[in-house]
Amino acid sequence: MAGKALVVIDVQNDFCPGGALAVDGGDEVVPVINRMMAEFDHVILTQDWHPADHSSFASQHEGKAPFTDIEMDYGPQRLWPDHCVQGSPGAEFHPELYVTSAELIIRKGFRRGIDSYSAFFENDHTTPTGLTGYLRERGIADLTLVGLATDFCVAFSAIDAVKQGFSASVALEACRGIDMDGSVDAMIARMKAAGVSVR
Ligand code: VGL
Ligand code: ZN
Repeated sequence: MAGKALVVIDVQNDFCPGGALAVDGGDEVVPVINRMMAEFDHVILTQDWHPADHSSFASQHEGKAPFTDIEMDYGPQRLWPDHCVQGSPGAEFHPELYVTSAELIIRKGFRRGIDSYSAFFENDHTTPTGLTGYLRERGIADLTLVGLATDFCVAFSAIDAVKQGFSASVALEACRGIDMDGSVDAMIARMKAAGVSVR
């Protein structure tokens, strides 16, 4: 048996209090996740990893404010404050996250013209990150997802995991959300409808 994997989504300084795109209580997930790691056969981390001129940054769009939406050629895209810039302190993992046991760190959002919420596909929903191939080749089929943010990268990753044929559950006590206009509840409903076990 190839066992079960804990997929830790974007537990990076910029998503923690004091960071550029801070999620309320984002740092609170760190001790919970560190404890959970011991229960899994494999730990995989994701890292949001944007070039400084990334097209998801409001600063790249004249007259556009963060947290508004634009239309990209691949569909709607929310604009964010500059965050998780490659090589910056904000892009580093939270200093207390136990990264040593991770077998894979998958970086995403590194192409200027396209964002990537999901650990599996960029926001065009077709460009793969390589995670599906990695998991299949290693025979890992049972995933638990945790991290930041519940309503964006965790949710899109979990939904894509099921679409790719993996079993996916989300442990909410180890997640925190951005939560704009009820987006956490909306994405929990979408995850459940997609076949994700949310607990
Ligand atoms: C995320 C917005 C922009 C996330 C990443 O990790 O949920 N959200 N980039
Ligand atoms: Zn991002």
